[in-house]
Amino acid sequence: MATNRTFTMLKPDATAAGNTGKIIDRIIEAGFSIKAMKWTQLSKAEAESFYSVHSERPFYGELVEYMTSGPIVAIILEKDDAVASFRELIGATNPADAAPGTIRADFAESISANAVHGSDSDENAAIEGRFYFSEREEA
Ligand code: IDP
Ligand code: MG
Repeated sequence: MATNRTFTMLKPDATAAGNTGKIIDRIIEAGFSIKAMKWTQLSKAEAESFYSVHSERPFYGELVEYMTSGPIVAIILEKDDAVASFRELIGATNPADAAPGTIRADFAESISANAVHGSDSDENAAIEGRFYFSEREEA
Protein backbone atom coordinates (compact mmCIF):
# COMPACT_ATOMS: atom_id res chain seq x y z
CA MET A 1 0.00 0.00 0.00
CA ALA A 2 1.33 3.44 -0.86
CA THR A 3 2.06 5.94 1.87
CA ASN A 4 -0.82 8.16 0.72
CA ARG A 5 -3.29 5.69 2.19
CA THR A 6 -4.83 5.28 5.60
CA PHE A 7 -7.32 2.96 7.22
CA THR A 8 -10.45 3.72 9.24
CA MET A 9 -13.24 1.85 10.96
CA LEU A 10 -16.59 3.45 11.70
CA LYS A 11 -17.15 1.95 15.15
CA PRO A 12 -20.25 0.27 16.68
CA ASP A 13 -21.56 3.54 18.18
CA ALA A 14 -21.52 5.11 14.70
CA THR A 15 -23.30 2.21 13.03
CA ALA A 16 -25.86 1.94 15.86
CA ALA A 17 -26.65 5.66 15.72
CA GLY A 18 -27.11 5.65 11.95
CA ASN A 19 -24.19 8.04 11.51
CA THR A 20 -22.20 6.11 8.91
CA GLY A 21 -23.52 8.05 5.91
CA LYS A 22 -22.89 11.41 7.57
CA ILE A 23 -19.36 10.42 8.60
CA ILE A 24 -18.50 9.07 5.14
CA ASP A 25 -19.78 12.36 3.65
CA ARG A 26 -17.41 14.29 5.96
CA ILE A 27 -14.51 12.07 4.92
CA ILE A 28 -15.20 12.57 1.20
CA GLU A 29 -15.76 16.32 1.64
CA ALA A 30 -12.32 16.46 3.29
CA GLY A 31 -10.76 15.19 0.07
CA PHE A 32 -10.32 11.48 0.76
CA SER A 33 -11.25 8.87 -1.80
CA ILE A 34 -12.47 5.39 -0.88
CA LYS A 35 -10.28 2.54 -2.09
CA ALA A 36 -12.05 -0.34 -0.31
CA MET A 37 -15.04 -0.54 2.03
CA LYS A 38 -17.02 -3.21 3.87
CA TRP A 39 -19.73 -3.45 6.55
CA THR A 40 -18.78 -6.28 8.87
CA GLN A 41 -18.49 -7.40 12.50
CA LEU A 42 -15.42 -8.45 14.49
CA SER A 43 -15.24 -11.66 16.50
CA LYS A 44 -13.53 -11.43 19.91
CA ALA A 45 -10.41 -13.13 18.55
CA GLU A 46 -10.29 -10.73 15.59
CA ALA A 47 -10.69 -7.64 17.79
CA GLU A 48 -7.97 -8.91 20.15
CA SER A 49 -5.69 -9.42 17.18
CA PHE A 50 -6.45 -6.06 15.56
CA TYR A 51 -5.77 -4.22 18.85
CA SER A 52 -2.94 -6.48 20.05
CA VAL A 53 -0.65 -3.41 20.19
CA HIS A 54 -2.83 -2.23 23.11
CA SER A 55 -2.90 -5.59 24.95
CA GLU A 56 -1.01 -4.20 27.95
CA ARG A 57 -3.18 -1.09 28.25
CA PRO A 58 -5.78 -1.02 31.05
CA PHE A 59 -8.61 -0.39 28.60
CA TYR A 60 -7.81 -3.38 26.32
CA GLY A 61 -10.62 -5.64 27.60
CA GLU A 62 -13.17 -2.83 27.44
CA LEU A 63 -11.99 -1.93 23.93
CA VAL A 64 -12.30 -5.50 22.64
CA GLU A 65 -15.73 -5.89 24.21
CA TYR A 66 -16.87 -2.60 22.74
CA MET A 67 -15.51 -3.25 19.25
CA THR A 68 -17.35 -6.59 19.09
CA SER A 69 -20.65 -5.12 20.34
CA GLY A 70 -22.01 -4.31 16.89
CA PRO A 71 -21.16 -3.86 13.23
CA ILE A 72 -18.31 -1.71 11.98
CA VAL A 73 -17.45 -0.26 8.56
CA ALA A 74 -13.86 -0.86 7.46
CA ILE A 75 -12.50 1.60 4.87
CA ILE A 76 -9.18 2.15 3.09
CA LEU A 77 -8.77 5.83 2.16
CA GLU A 78 -6.44 7.76 -0.10
CA LYS A 79 -5.27 11.37 0.10
CA ASP A 80 -1.92 13.17 0.18
CA ASP A 81 -0.45 12.78 3.68
CA ALA A 82 -3.41 10.52 4.43
CA VAL A 83 -2.48 9.33 7.94
CA ALA A 84 -1.85 12.78 9.44
CA SER A 85 -4.64 14.43 7.48
CA PHE A 86 -7.16 11.84 8.68
CA ARG A 87 -6.04 12.09 12.33
CA GLU A 88 -6.65 15.84 12.07
CA LEU A 89 -10.11 15.28 10.59
CA ILE A 90 -11.19 12.89 13.38
CA GLY A 91 -9.76 14.81 16.36
CA ALA A 92 -8.49 13.64 19.74
CA THR A 93 -9.23 10.16 21.15
CA ASN A 94 -11.40 11.61 23.92
CA PRO A 95 -14.27 13.58 22.33
CA ALA A 96 -14.12 15.98 25.29
CA ASP A 97 -10.68 17.04 23.97
CA ALA A 98 -11.48 16.86 20.25
CA ALA A 99 -11.32 20.16 18.36
CA PRO A 100 -14.66 21.67 17.27
CA GLY A 101 -15.76 20.47 13.86
CA THR A 102 -13.82 17.19 14.03
CA ILE A 103 -15.67 13.93 13.50
CA ARG A 104 -15.14 12.79 17.08
CA ALA A 105 -16.29 16.15 18.48
CA ASP A 106 -19.50 15.86 16.49
CA PHE A 107 -20.27 12.11 16.63
CA ALA A 108 -18.35 10.34 19.42
CA GLU A 109 -20.15 9.30 22.61
CA SER A 110 -17.16 8.68 24.90
CA ILE A 111 -13.42 7.97 24.96
CA SER A 112 -14.21 4.32 24.21
CA ALA A 113 -17.18 4.72 21.86
CA ASN A 114 -15.46 7.39 19.82
CA ALA A 115 -17.08 6.86 16.41
CA VAL A 116 -13.99 6.27 14.26
CA HIS A 117 -10.59 4.62 14.15
CA GLY A 118 -7.66 6.24 12.33
CA SER A 119 -4.30 4.57 11.67
CA ASP A 120 -1.35 6.20 13.46
CA SER A 121 1.38 5.51 10.86
CA ASP A 122 1.85 4.48 7.24
CA GLU A 123 3.10 1.11 8.43
CA ASN A 124 0.04 0.46 10.59
CA ALA A 125 -2.29 1.76 7.86
CA ALA A 126 -0.95 -0.95 5.56
CA ILE A 127 -1.21 -3.68 8.21
CA GLU A 128 -4.70 -2.64 9.29
CA GLY A 129 -5.99 -2.34 5.72
CA ARG A 130 -4.67 -5.82 4.93
CA PHE A 131 -6.39 -7.17 8.07
CA TYR A 132 -9.73 -6.59 6.31
CA PHE A 133 -8.99 -6.49 2.60
CA SER A 134 -7.06 -8.60 0.13
CA GLU A 135 -4.94 -6.85 -2.50
CA ARG A 136 -7.70 -7.79 -4.96
CA GLU A 137 -10.28 -5.82 -2.94
CA GLU A 138 -8.26 -2.61 -2.85
CA ALA A 139 -8.92 -0.29 -5.79
P1 IDP B 1 -6.76 6.53 18.84
O1 IDP B 1 -7.96 5.72 18.39
O2 IDP B 1 -7.06 8.00 18.93
O3 IDP B 1 -5.52 6.24 18.02
P2 IDP B 1 -5.57 4.88 20.92
O4 IDP B 1 -4.78 5.41 22.07
O5 IDP B 1 -4.83 4.19 19.81
O6 IDP B 1 -6.45 6.09 20.34
O7 IDP B 1 -6.66 3.89 21.52
C1 IDP B 1 -7.37 3.01 20.68
C2 IDP B 1 -8.84 3.03 21.07
O8 IDP B 1 -8.98 2.52 22.40
C3 IDP B 1 -9.48 4.41 21.14
O9 IDP B 1 -9.90 4.89 19.89
C4 IDP B 1 -10.64 4.18 22.08
O10 IDP B 1 -11.73 3.52 21.43
C5 IDP B 1 -10.03 3.20 23.07
N1 IDP B 1 -9.47 3.90 24.23
C6 IDP B 1 -8.34 4.65 24.29
N2 IDP B 1 -8.11 5.14 25.52
C7 IDP B 1 -9.12 4.67 26.28
C8 IDP B 1 -9.46 4.82 27.68
O11 IDP B 1 -8.75 5.48 28.45
N3 IDP B 1 -10.61 4.19 28.10
C9 IDP B 1 -11.40 3.44 27.25
N4 IDP B 1 -11.11 3.27 25.96
C10 IDP B 1 -10.01 3.88 25.46
MG1 MG C 1 -4.48 4.48 17.82
